[in-house]
Amino acid sequence: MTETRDGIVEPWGSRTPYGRGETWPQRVDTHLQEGVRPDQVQRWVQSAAVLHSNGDGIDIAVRDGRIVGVRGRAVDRVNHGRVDVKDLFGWQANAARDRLTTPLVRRDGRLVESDWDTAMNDIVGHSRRLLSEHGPSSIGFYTSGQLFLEEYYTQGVIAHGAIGTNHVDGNTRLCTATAGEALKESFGCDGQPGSYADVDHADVIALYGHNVAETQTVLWMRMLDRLAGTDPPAIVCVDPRPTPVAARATVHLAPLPGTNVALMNGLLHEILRHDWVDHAYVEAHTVGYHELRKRVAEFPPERVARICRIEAAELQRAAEIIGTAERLLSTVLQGFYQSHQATAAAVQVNNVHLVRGMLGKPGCGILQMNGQPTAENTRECGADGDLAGFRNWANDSHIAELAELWNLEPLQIPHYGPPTHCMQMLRYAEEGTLRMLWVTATNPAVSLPELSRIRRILAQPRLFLVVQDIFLTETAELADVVLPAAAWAEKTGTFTNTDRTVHISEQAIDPPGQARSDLEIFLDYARRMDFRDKDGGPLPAWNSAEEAFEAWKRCSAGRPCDYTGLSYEKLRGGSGIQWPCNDEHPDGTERLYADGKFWAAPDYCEAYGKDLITGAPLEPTEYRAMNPHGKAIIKAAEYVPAHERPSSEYPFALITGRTVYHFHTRTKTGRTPELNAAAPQVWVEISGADARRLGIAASDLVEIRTPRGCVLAAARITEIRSGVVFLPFHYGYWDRPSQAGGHHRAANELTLTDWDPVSKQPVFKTAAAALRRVGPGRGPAPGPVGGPTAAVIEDVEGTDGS
Ligand SMILES: Nc1nc2c(c(=O)[nH]1)N[C@H]1C(S)=C(S)[C@@H](COP(=O)(O)OP(=O)(O)OC[C@H]3O[C@@H](n4cnc5c(=O)[nH]c(N)nc54)[C@H](O)[C@@H]3O)O[C@H]1N2
Ligand SMILES: Nc1nc2c(c(=O)[nH]1)N[C@H]1C(S)=C(S)[C@@H](COP(=O)(O)OP(=O)(O)OC[C@H]3O[C@@H](n4cnc5c(=O)[nH]c(N)nc54)[C@H](O)[C@@H]3O)O[C@H]1N2
Ligand SMILES: [Mo]
Repeated sequence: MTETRDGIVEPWGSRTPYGRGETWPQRVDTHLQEGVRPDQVQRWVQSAAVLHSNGDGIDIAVRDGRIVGVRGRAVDRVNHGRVDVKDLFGWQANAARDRLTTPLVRRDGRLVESDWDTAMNDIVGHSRRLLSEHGPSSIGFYTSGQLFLEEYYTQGVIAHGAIGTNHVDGNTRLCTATAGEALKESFGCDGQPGSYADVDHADVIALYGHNVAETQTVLWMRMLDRLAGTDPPAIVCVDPRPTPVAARATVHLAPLPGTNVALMNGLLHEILRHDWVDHAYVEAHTVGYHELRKRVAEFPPERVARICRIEAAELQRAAEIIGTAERLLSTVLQGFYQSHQATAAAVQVNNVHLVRGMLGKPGCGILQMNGQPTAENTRECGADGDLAGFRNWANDSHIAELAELWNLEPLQIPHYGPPTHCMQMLRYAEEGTLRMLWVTATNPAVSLPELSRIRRILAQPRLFLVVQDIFLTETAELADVVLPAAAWAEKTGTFTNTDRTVHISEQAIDPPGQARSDLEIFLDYARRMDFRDKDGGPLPAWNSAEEAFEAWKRCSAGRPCDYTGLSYEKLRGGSGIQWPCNDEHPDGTERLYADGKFWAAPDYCEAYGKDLITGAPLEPTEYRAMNPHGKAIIKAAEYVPAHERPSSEYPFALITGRTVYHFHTRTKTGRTPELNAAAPQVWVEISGADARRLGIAASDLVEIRTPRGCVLAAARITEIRSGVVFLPFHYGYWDRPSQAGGHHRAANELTLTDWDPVSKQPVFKTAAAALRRVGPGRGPAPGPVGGPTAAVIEDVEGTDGS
């Protein structure tokens, strides 16, 4: 069927029900600019979505050199034609009037329009001086989960190889560092075990801290279609909020934020107590079961219920559903990754699958989710605190392989420790050892925790800040040089979604003004710096996106993320192909670990693992002793309370997150009329009981305060559990009419400088806050005004009746 819907009012569209084991029907979603008829589209250009990690295949409609709409790709294995609401409308941001079209340089304290030679010479001059005076460790790169594979690989080679700095990370640190880390801890290597097709086969789907309905709407459409068909799956939802997922759940557990490990240990306690365990699988394919048994014995349902403030009977019900599932699919996202004890909690989800022997079969999947469209590539290309090809920094033979690929001496590639994580890079900048930071496709002045501190660090005169973006963001305003980039649809490249599906995205239109692709910018920098390999050849050795892809294929050969069987040609016209794709698996690989074999052998694995409480890395010899045969690793974890908990002064647990209509710091969705209008202003979600107690009515202006700062937001009264408040993190200040004397509205004014000791992912979802009614609201109803998102209670009255 074909559907042209009002995506704002109906973000999930109409149902195409299907039964267990059947094929998900196609439904092709289309949206064209008003006044443009389908027959007026001159070209449809193949691409995939970049406003989430789902990797939905879409075609871009082009007319007279402009984008005029999008259409889902019916043949695509991921979306079978469907399009997310942000993608239906978000392409309009490409043509926004305030795109960056020329480089900017800071002169006499102000950013002024310039040209490429001037801007690049500024950067090259600084780089040369810093390299000669302070060495490679004075330069850092902070990149994204939103560039293309070819760009990350190039950036990784420049940073790790040509410059030789260990200070390379991506905003994936804020996003999927825990996903990668949890996979390394359990399976010895990154790499998503499951497939989206597992939704078609599962009889139980468990979602942990994952509001899939708003953040991967097409995947939720697939789940909704199963729910509407015969033999629907049971849904277990673990989220403190009444999300649309919770509304459809068989069991909804709403733990106090920050208690996920206790909850998981409680579930495992019940699974083991009832012996819902596949002992043959555990025996043959895992190590560590006995430690888990000892640990979870300490978490009987009553204790867990007290810690998480949930009903013991509900926990038991959830455990029974999961424990007796025939085919269990689990998904995990930011409610775990950005909460307290992130990796420890995410690893327990892997443990559930290992003890139940549910891996590598249709319907038995783990999706340690990605968030950003290309986060997978940041990780596998080594642009984010990993090394290219999931290589192990602590294994000298892996470093030697990279040195050979790049034709460098092994010592040129820093590997004295893991690549520096972003929060540590900022600390170095604060202390003054990091002197140049090159930020690409991320907006840290809105997205990092404790913004007053971040602004202070980025604005320091001694830090030379380069920002490469498509708009003049809050971060770009602090830069010394701003480089205008070409956006999605303005450049060709590939990227890989959550379930390892690789798509090609072709250039559909020209970039505006002098804007250039990120790849061209990196290569221009490399040539101006005259980077060379050990035989004097240019480094990187390639000049185009396709050449970069071919070079990456060589780097990936023999590693888990093997791309050697892929090519631009093979990806064209197709449905997306899952890695590993090589001679052995020429059509890609749907599920990993089908044979109970893991990439965990000591000589092959990506990491030797860490202590789940302290984050201390295991020595290679310790790993070898623990897991000589490269089995999956069952790792138990103690629960420890969050660092910042509600107190008498700050009585609320503050969590932050997303709405269906906006993407991150809104640089694109805030410039898209339909999406902006659907959620134009910041709001805060409060429970009816808390609102009544504080005399807060719907739409009232509320102050949310933590020791770091203060934000004003309009109240939205929902069925969120009492004692917890939720603030979307999308709203910075670039589009606010008056900033002077205005109040803050970015959630990260409030969050704290703290991270998971294992994955180093910042804690965005566990803080304590105080609330106060400031006055009646000024504007229209706060929060999403269109669609059926979190349940709202409208009839709560404030004390003064406003
Ligand atoms: N519309 C939209 N879609 C997006 C994005 C976007 O910005 N907008 N961004 C993309 C990206 S990069 C990402 S990473 C993903 C994120 O996707 P999600 O992780 O689904 O989104 P969040 O809203 O950050 O968090 C999910 C849920 O975690 C819950 N939560 C908070 N604290 C806890 C806790 O302690 N325990 C548990 N169990 N749950 C908790 C919150 O109530 C929230 O509903 O979305 C991707 N898709
Ligand atoms: N409080 C709180 N904070 C959070 C989160 C949370 O849940 N709560 N979530 C965290 C997560 S999961 C994430 S992923 C981050 C996201 O945080 P950011 O990465 O800071 O958010 P974006 O707005 O996506 O920033 C991407 C930037 O890249 C630009 N851009 C887009 N395409 C291109 C391109 O092709 N080239 C270049 N050079 N630039 C481009 C965009 O204009 C935008 O400025 O936020 C994190 N921060
Ligand atoms: Mo993310």
